[in-house]
Amino acid sequence: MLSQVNVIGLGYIGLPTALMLASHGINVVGTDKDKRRIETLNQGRTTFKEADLEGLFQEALSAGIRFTTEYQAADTYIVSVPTPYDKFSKKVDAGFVVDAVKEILNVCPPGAVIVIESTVSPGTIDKYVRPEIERKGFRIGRDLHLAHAPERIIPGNMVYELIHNSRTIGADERETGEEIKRLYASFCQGNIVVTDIRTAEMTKVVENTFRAVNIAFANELAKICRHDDMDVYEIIRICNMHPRVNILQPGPGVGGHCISVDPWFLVGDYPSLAKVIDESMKTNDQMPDFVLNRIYEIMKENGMEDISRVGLYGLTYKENVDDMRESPTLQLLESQERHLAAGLKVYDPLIPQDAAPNQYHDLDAFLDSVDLVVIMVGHDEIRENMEKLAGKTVLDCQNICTLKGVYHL
Ligand code: SAJ
Repeated sequence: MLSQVNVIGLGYIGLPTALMLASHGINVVGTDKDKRRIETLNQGRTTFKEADLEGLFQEALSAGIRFTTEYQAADTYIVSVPTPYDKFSKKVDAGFVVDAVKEILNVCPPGAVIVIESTVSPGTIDKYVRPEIERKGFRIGRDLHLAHAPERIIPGNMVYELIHNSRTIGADERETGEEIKRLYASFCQGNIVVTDIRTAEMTKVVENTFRAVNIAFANELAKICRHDDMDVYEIIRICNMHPRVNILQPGPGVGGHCISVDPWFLVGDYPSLAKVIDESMKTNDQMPDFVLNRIYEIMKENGMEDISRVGLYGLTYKENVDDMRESPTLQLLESQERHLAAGLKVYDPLIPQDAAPNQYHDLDAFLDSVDLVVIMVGHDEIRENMEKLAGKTVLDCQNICTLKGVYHL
C-alpha cells in the first residue's frame, strides 16, 4: 500500500485533493513554495472559500496532514501547479510543472510515481517532462514512473465532485495506472478510467473546450437575438426541450482558469486545424466589450451621461466563488476601450479586499452611488438582495433579476 503522498501546489485543486486523501487514511504532506500560504494553513486556516472545504480541512488536520515549503521523500507525488498559456503563441506554459518535477527529482526515492494533475495540452508530458527526467539520468519505467490524472471538479462544488465525478488516469504502464487508480479510489466513488498519458491529456483539454465552444454558441445567439430583439433565454429554453439539444447560457464573458485558458492550448498547437475553437474563444473574449456597448446603449436610451453612475455588480469569474481569475468584470475594466470603462463603480459581496478601482465594500453605499446596475455574476447573495435594485435601471447579464423592465445582453 502507498505509504506517503506529497502533493505539490496547494491551490484550488491541490489543496482539496490533499485534504481528501488525508481524510481517507493516506499519509499526506502538502508542499507549496508560497510561504504565506503555508503559514496560513499551519495556523489552521484555509486559503479560499469553498463549500464544505472547512470541514474537510478539519478532518485532514485530525488525520495528521502536514504543510511545508519543502519537497518530501514520498512514494507518490501529485503535481498540481498552474499551467497558464503564453498570450502570444497560445501554447501551454509548462514551466511550473517542469520546475516542480526538477525539485521532485532531488528528493524522490527509487520507484516513486510522479502524477501530473495540472491540465496540460496533449504531448506536453512527452515534450517537456520526460526529457527533464531523462536528462537527470533517471530511466522512466524503472527508476520512477509517470502518470497524468487531470481533475474535473468545478469550483463551487469541488468537495462533492471530488468524491462523485469520474476520473481519467493516464500512465505508461498498466500497473502504474492501476496503482494510482487505487490511490484516487480511496475517496473517489466515480468511475476511474485508466488509459495512456496522451489520451488523458487530450480528454481534459477537450472537455473544457467543448464547454467553451458551447458557451460561445450561446453568446453568439445572444448577439443575434439582440440584433433583432428576440428573447435568447426563451429560445434556448425551448430548444433545450429537444432531446438532443443542450445549449449553455450566454453571459458577460468567460472567466476562471480553465475554460478561458485550456482551449487556447489546442489553438496554439494546431492553429490551422482548430478553427471553430479559435473563433469560439474570440467570441467569448469579446463579451465584456459587448456588455460595455450595451451599457452605453442603455445610458443613451435613458438619457444618462455619467458613466460613474453605473455600477458593475459582481467581480468574481462566476457565481458563489471568491475567485477573480480572468473574471469578465476585470476583463471589462481592462478592455481595449478602457477609457469607456473608466469611472465604473464595482461591488461584490464575496470580495472584501480591494481588487478594482472605484470598488465599494457596502451594498447600500454602492447602490446609492449608481443609477444603472449591471448584474455581472449570479451570486446567491445578489439574488437574495434583488428587491434592493427596485427603482434602478438594471442590465442583467445573468438573467436572474426578478424585477420588471430589466435590460438583458
Ligand atoms: N459560463 C457561461 N455560461 C454558462 C456556463 C458558464 O457564460 O452556461 C461562464 C461562467 O460564468 C464562467 C466560465 O463560463 O465565467 C467558466 O465557468 P464554468 O462553471 O463553466 O467552469 P469552471 O471554469 O469553473 O470549471 C470548468 C469545469 N469544466 C467543465 O465543466 C467541462 C470543471 O469541471 C473543470 O474541472 C474546470 O473547468 C477545470 O479545472 O478545468
